[in-house]
Amino acid sequence: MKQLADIAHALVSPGKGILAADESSPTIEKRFKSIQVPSTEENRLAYRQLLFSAPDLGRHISGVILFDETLRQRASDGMPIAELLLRQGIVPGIKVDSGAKPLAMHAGEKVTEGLDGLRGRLADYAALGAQFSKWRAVISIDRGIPTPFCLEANAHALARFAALSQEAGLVPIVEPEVLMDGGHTIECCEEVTGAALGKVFASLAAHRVHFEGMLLKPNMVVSGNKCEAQASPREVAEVTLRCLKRFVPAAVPGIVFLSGGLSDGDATKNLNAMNQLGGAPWELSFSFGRALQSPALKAWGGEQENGLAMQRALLHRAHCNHQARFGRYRESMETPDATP
Ligand code: 5MM
Repeated sequence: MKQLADIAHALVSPGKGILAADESSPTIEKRFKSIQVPSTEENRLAYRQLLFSAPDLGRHISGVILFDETLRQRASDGMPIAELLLRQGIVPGIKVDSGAKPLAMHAGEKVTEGLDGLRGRLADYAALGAQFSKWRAVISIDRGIPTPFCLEANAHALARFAALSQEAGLVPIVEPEVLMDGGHTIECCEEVTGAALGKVFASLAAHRVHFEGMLLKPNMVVSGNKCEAQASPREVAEVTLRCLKRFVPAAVPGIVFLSGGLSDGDATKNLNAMNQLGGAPWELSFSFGRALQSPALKAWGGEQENGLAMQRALLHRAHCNHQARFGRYRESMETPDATP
């Protein structure tokens, strides 16, 4: 168990956070479509290899979450991708769920699948060099949902995943994502996030998950994206921390927020505001996908010759979020020249 706690602490070491690059095939296809690039295996490898080899990426990025395909790939010089990351001082991790699927008899709700055969897959991933794993549950807010049953079903799956991961020596990142889609208020998001976290931690405890050897990847508590009253970063920070303090044990070493469709700037500002407030018993860090990658994806545009511009864009976002880890981010840092 000590080894699990050491990895978890390394992933949230001061100033650092996680790059989520675990887009499944349909998601990466959607991202590539936005820049008119076909989602071939060759293009996916070219893009991700450029991301992971950005000079000194390990200064601000502690871990990278990979998709199954990527963990099995080799860089153009033949080096396994996991080794490329380790040489950057970055811990390789793996997404192990097989996606959120419609929950039977519960219109509009989903449950994440992937438990069948998970013990064997975790052993394979550990042999391939993964040191941590991730499972994402998706919870929607709408009229009459989420139901307590949906929260329960997802909490149970998250806890089974977490226990199996720890048994295999991998640090589980437990991700219950309350989506920001909809016209709901920040108060409604707080209530649903609290209900989801309450069930997740009760289930984790029942499954004997070792809190010191896991990380939580929640949504920030925000207004729905169609809500007229959009909360400020300060308000998001206060409400998010209030909610987390009620439901997340202090034994968990760190909270690594997802960005969930927030703009890259808003995700950074919210994280910064939380770290400015202080007083949290956990490291407050990031595990962003879109909020780290979006500018890099645009700068790349599918052209190898744009590799340097793309890496610069990624390093710039990593630097801004590094500053936000200490509550030192300023909007003036948004000029790309501000990256040291
Ligand atoms: C990078 O996206 C991840 C994979 O999503 P799919 O399984 O739907 O393809 C996702 O789990 C991601 O790790 C988190 O949602 C965080 O990413 P964002 O973009 O929300 O920060």
